[in-house]
This record gives sequence, C-alpha cells and structure tokens, in this order.
Amino acid sequence: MIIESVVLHHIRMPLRSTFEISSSRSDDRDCILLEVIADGILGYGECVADRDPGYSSETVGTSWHILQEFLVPSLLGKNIAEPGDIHKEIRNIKGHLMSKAAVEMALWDIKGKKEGRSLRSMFGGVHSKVKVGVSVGIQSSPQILVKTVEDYINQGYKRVKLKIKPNKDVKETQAVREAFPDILLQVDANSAYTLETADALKPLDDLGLLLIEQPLSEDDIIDHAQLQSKFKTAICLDESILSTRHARQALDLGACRIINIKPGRVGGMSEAISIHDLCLKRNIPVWCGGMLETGVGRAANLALASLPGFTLPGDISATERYYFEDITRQWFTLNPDSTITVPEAAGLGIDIDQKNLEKYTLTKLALP
Ligand code: OSB
Ligand code: MG
Repeated sequence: MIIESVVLHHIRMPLRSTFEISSSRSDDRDCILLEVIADGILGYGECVADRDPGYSSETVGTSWHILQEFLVPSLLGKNIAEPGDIHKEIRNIKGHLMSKAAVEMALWDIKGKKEGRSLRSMFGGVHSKVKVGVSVGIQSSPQILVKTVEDYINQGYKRVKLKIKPNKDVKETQAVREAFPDILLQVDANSAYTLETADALKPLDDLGLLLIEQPLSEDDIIDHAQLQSKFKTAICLDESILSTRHARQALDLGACRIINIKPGRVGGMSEAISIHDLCLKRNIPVWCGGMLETGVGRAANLALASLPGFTLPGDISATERYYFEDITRQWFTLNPDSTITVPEAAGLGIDIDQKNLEKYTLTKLALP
C-alpha cells in the first residue's frame, strides 16, 4: 500500500476521575489521533504518549515533533507491503516507539479494511472476548481506596490493580486485601523504588498478589533480577521492556516472571506480537497493558489480547471507567464475566464520531 497523506489531531478528553500514578496525576487525557490514507483507504492510529513525561520520555509534544518532522516525511509516498514493514523504512529514527506504533496501527486498520478482515483475524487471535481488570489510581487514604475498589468490584471487575508509591503501598494494599480476600489483586509502582527502598515492599509478598509491576527504574533489568530473587511474588515488567530483545534478556536474567505488553511502548503491534510469541514459547504469562486509550487504541488492544498467550486479565476496562464520551461510536462495556468483546468488523472495527473528534481536538495538522 502507498501511504498518501496523514492528519494529526491533538486530543484532550476529560477523565471521569483523577488518575494518579507514582510519577504523575491527571484529570484529563491527551493523545494524538492519526488519520492515515493509503491506497485511498482511511485508517486510524492512536499515539499513546501522554502530555507529561511521567511514564515515558515520549510526550504528545515529542511525538508531534517526530511525526511531523521525521516519521511522516520518511513514509509519505512509500509502498509498504505489511504494516510491520514500516520499521525498515524508519530504522534510522531512533526511539520514539509510541509515535511509530501509532503509524503502524493505522496501517493495520487500512490493511484490514482492504482485505475485509478484523485485527483479531489478522493477528491470529483465538478469543472473541478477553478477560479484563481495572487499574486503580493512588487515592488519598486506604479507606477511600477500599471504597473505590468496592465500586469497581460491584461493576463486575474480577481483577484489580492498585497503583502504589513509597509510603502509599503496604497499608493500602493490605486494606484492600483484607476487605476482598479472594479478588485477583496486583500492584504497579511505575518505577518508584530502588533496590534499597524496595525492601519496604516485603510485606506485599504475603498478600497473595498476582504480580508486582515495575517496582524499579524504567531502564533497569539487572536490579529487577536481584529483587525477583528475594520475592516469592512474580515481578512483572512494563516500562523496562521496549523490544523482544529486552524481553528475552529480562527472562534470561530472571528479572521478571510475567510481562505486561503495551503495543505503544514497544513500537507497534508487530513487536508486541513478537514478544507474545517469545513468551508463549517460554511459558511466560503475558497481559495487555493500557494507557487510558480512546476507543481507537482500546479496539487495537482487545485484538492483541485475543492471542493465546494473554492468559492474565488486561488493563482494558470499559469505556465508562475512563470517559463521559468517546471519539468512537463504539462504547466498550464490561460483560458479566469480567470480559470485553473483541471487535469483529474489518480493520480496528471502530467508527469515529466526527462530532466528538472535533469537540476534543485542540490542534490539527495535515501532512503533506
Ligand atoms: O503503568 O500501566 C501503567 C496508565 C498510564 C500510564 C501507565 C500505566 C497506566 C495504567 C492504566 O495503568 C491502565 C488502563 O489504561 O486502564
Ligand atoms: Mg504499568
């Protein structure tokens, strides 16, 4: 397919509730929506970089710059056989994986629309519904946290992830575990600890958690291996895994026993599927992480999570957990068994609500 044109939209949508992680706090969510036209077909991609560099060094600002100045100019007019082939064309652009992933996502949407196939079918997904959980931001007290978790459990979520940071960790997680002894529970530190300060997390090892996500630095693998050797609970890496090579090295070193796969973080669906394949071969459970996506990225994540190795519930919650309105006409809902149904229509399987897209777009840029 020949890439003809790209339009960038900087989007900002208010969140239903403040989302706080160890490094940042937000009341709304920014992203870049890409409209790509190839062979006359329009496809959408979502760049999951946030407004601030709290989770990743990529931001909406850096992504806009890299897309406008480097990625899109390198790809316009190019004939790309498969979505994953863009990486050969742009291999001299280092990093900026979320920006690259957004372009790849749009090409998957276009390929699917052209061939009349869903993302799930093209990826080889085996589930029509995927198990999901909810990621709960840091709250002001253990009592409020327990109440927040209770609300989500009442909505039907059967797996809960708690965001933690130093001094907002053990007490909070113990309170939730006491209130809900049987719930599937896990925590995510977003790299807030060091090998030394992570000693404070030792009491978590007795709470029957599914996993402890990214306790140490976002660029570390070695210290995580040391930490894993001191914990019974599985360590799961998120930020530290940017490629299949990282995943292989982390597993070889014993730095984790579970991997959170986010297509944006690793540069796109092709790399995400490759990490899945490696983990499946090695019997390492994986799950699909989330970045508070709009319906566009959510549809893509659901398709990814339908692959057979995604045996743990993903951070893919119902639309209403995040937003009052969405830029897609599709409104993803939670099934009673704590699953969400994977879209089956061609491509991403979503339609854009043009009115909402306009309403939530701050800036727009057409290239060329
Ligand atoms: O670490 O998984 C994370 C959101 C923003 C940045 C980092 C993370 C998250 C989440 C949200 O946990 C998960 C979701 O989209 O529901
Ligand atoms: Mg995480």
